[in-house]
Amino acid sequence: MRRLLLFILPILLIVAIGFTIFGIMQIRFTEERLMDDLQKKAKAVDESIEFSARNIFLNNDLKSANRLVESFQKRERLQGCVVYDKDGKILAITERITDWKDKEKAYLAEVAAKKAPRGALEKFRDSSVYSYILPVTDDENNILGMVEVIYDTSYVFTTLTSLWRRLSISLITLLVLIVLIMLLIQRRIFILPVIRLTEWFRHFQRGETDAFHSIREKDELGKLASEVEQVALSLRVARKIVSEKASERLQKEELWTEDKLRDLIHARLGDNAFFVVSNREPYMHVIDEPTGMVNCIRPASGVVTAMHPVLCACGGTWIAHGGGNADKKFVNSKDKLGVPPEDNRYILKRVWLTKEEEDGYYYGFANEGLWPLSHNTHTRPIFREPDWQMYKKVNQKFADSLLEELPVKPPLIFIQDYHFTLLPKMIKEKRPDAIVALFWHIPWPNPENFAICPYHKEILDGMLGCDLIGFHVQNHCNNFLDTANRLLESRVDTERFSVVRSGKETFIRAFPISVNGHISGSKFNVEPIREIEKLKKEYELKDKIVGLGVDRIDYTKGIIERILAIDRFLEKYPQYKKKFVFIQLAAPSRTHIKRYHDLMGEIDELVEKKNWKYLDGNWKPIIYLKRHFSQDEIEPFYMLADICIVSSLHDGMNLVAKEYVAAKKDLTGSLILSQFTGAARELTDAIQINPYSIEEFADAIKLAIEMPPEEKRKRMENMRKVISENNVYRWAGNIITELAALKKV
Ligand code: ADQ
Repeated sequence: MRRLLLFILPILLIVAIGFTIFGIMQIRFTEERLMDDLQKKAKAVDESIEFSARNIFLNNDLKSANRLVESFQKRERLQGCVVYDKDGKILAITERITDWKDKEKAYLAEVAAKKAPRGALEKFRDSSVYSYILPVTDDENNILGMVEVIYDTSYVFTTLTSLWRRLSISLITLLVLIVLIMLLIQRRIFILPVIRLTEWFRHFQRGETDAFHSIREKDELGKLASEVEQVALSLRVARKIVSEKASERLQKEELWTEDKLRDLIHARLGDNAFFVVSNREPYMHVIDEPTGMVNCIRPASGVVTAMHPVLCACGGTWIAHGGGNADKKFVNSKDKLGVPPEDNRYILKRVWLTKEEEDGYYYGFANEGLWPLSHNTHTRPIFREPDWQMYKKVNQKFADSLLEELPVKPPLIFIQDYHFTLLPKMIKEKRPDAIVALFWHIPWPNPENFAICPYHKEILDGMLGCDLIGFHVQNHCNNFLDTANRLLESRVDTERFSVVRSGKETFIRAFPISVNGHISGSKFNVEPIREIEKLKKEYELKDKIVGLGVDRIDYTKGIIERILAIDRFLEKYPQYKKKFVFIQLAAPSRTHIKRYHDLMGEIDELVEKKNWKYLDGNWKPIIYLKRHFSQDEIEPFYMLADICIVSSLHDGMNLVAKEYVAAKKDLTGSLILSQFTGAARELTDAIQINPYSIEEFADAIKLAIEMPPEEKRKRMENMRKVISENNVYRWAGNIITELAALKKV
């Protein structure tokens, strides 16, 4: 638009200036013509009455003088006539201009002296009049008197004003016409071809790589179109080669790595684009209040931890809520950016939510309703109708945002978690060819519990829009099949492990999620190391047994039970006082929900109370670090910890347990792991506990400390083997392989 203005404005300006000059000249000319006309008329009138005036003066006939001036009274436009004697004294005046008497008339003496007529504009009342004064002389050219004719000039100004008006209207019409014509020309020769090229490029982006562009022009635009076409061709060829090479390599490699996953995606998906949808975004731009600087952080979220390496391996687009307070500053015109920021491997598209939407959909329905419903922690789920309406609205918003990105070829859409149960059906309604999978990262409850949700039918119906639904463990799959069987009109096929509803089949499978399997301390930044060194000095950690907990502050993670168990452990085994320190890294989470807010207060109070109870010199049993830590910052803690405690009351998987094992390259350390986590099924060499049994929990801490180093080594080795084999690349690879087998991707 600005460019268009730059183009049109000068033309408009030139036309307007030209037209105004022409208008001014036209007005001048008309004004001169009218005044000339007036003068001629006045002169003619004056001359026509000269004879009668002479008689009046010669005979001193005042009666006739009055008759003469009164004859002007009825004339239209004429203002009047005045008869003067030779000294300029008024002898007779037309009645309607009697106040002309009061006007100062210096010119009378001049006319009498020069005996020459005079015509000029004069001020009268509030306007101007034209006065033509004629000296009347006798035969010897002696002045007898003077006759003045006064003309109203207002019609001259009325004529000029209406001329101005007509000229202005013509100018405006002309300008509008010019703008319209320019717009038409510009659309025809510039915009239409660009639209055609953009449309073709969009099709190319969406996967129609074989179409030819329709720009036939040989001009600059035509050249641009052929250049773009060449890039498209190279891309098409490159993709094919990558996909063939990937298939070859895939058959050779055994262990799952980032490269193997990338090969699998290229081999199986080829041109089919890959999309991930989640609530939490992998990168958040947040303003640091004290400094005003913007930080780019990786949120504390299991979903992010797991999905990020997958996207780094295979590229694609990740659509998520832009929740950071500086997020809008870092996206392009389509709300997208390349991430990781330092090495763009995939695209993040941010979806914006209003405060009301976030309150209803995220805090309300998802986290006060579905989260406690799915976790066996005796926290009462709350379902409010307005939250449900907002949840539906936000699911639709994400569906719209995703649909506008989808290519023509069937895309693979991988939805994360309980925030988007309605999304699969919404997508399938518009794009039945899309391959849709949903991974449920938390436990799935039994049918009796799930039926508590007043909207259970819509949720199940929405989820069954998927081709595949994944859970961490088989038990959650079984619960889901039972739920679908009991609560929805559907057929459960126990042979194929699928649910069939209205002729559409959805496969249910267990895919235990994991971490990338090779966390290493070698690439640590200097800052985190410095921080941990400071802690070591401050709390003399070098000669202490260090326990570690790393959690989002959530009631499902069993943080309270953990503190109680540490208390009991020190009570029961006082020989460990001043020898054992427990570091808890805790990221505040969902703090707008009362239950979470209260929990934070409860933990603060309990830590304070227990530390006070045991405080001895510089030693306190619990170091509570309540903030968000980057992965770089957490890893040195894992390396330092002799024991890692994961005491979730219920957890879909729990990645902290796996991260700890992956970080323990030196095979030291023990993992205490709640039996109610998904991870407990795989990490059978961990010391498993029931976190509700504080006594057993306290004994497990003692066992972890006192376990012979060789036993610890063996257990850690076994667990590391499990994790390196079943890493997150395998998790994603298995899901894609399963989809490929089911849907012939
Ligand atoms: P969460 O309950 O969020 O997710 P969890 O498995 O406990 O996930 O992982 C939490 C992640 O956040 C870990 O990567 C951890 O390092 C990180 N983290 C924890 N505390 C942090 C802190 N203070 N600062 C920064 N980062 C921190 C859900 C389910 C889990 C499931 C995951 C993945 O509830 O059961 O394992 O998804 O599917």
